[in-house]
Amino acid sequence: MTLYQPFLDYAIALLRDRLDLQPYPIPTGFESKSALVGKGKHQEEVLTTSTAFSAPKLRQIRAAHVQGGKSLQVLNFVIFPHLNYDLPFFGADLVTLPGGHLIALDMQPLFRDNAAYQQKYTQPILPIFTAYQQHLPWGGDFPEEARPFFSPAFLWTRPQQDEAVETHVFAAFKDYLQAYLNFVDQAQPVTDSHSLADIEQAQLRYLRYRSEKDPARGMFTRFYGTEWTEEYIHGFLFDLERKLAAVN
Ligand code: DBV
Repeated sequence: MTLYQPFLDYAIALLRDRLDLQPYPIPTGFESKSALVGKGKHQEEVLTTSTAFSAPKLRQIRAAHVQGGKSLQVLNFVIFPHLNYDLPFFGADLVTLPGGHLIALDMQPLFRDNAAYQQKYTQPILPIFTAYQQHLPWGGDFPEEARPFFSPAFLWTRPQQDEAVETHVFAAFKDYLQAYLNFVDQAQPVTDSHSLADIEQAQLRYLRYRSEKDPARGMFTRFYGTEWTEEYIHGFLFDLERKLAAVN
């Protein structure tokens, strides 16, 4: 069992329980990919597996799970709502590298500085955020340009111990995901054309930022090469532009 497998198992079980999940296509060759990395007794298999679903209000629910031994574990899990909902993205980036753990967990807002939006989608999360702050303190250094894409309830932390990940981070992940599904339950479709245009712009802004700045690009390129990596990023991980191009 690897560090983030229980997170993924929990998420899928909860989603199945609460949503009408449908399969979401994963491009051929991207469901599972492995490479041998390192030399001699340091050689490790690095396996990346993908999981994806859709649901009535959610365009894409997807996970990328990287397993490369004790000092390389990643679960990147994102939910992209359909473009006729003002729902935030659910974003989890759970990363274990030789230097330690790096945890990012948030309901990433479409409209960061809109007071009504914050009232609707951040206020209810603040008590959860605050409850975990004492065990999971602010992780420090953080790219300034990424700030617009995170809410005031952004849990950003770099725990030293595996145990903190297995206990506090796992508990926070469960609480955030449950709270997100409560938002999904309540969400009503947006029909006003101005609001719909704003949502599409905000989704594209987020998606372009993430696909351009994907912090995993270097790692994937080293393991699997440029061609595979770029196709994985644009054709699966952050696929909205491709999907929009396909219908227009
Ligand atoms: N990050 C991804 C995907 C990953 C992934 C799809 C499947 O978006 C992994 C893999 N994140 C990953 C790895 C690292 C990070 C770091 C491997 C370490 C990179 C390294 O140190 O070499 C949140 N993730 C990070 C960082 C942040 C995030 C802020 C530190 C990056 C830095 O310091 O430059 N989540 C990430 C992020 C956004 C988000 C940037 C922006 C909206 O939602």
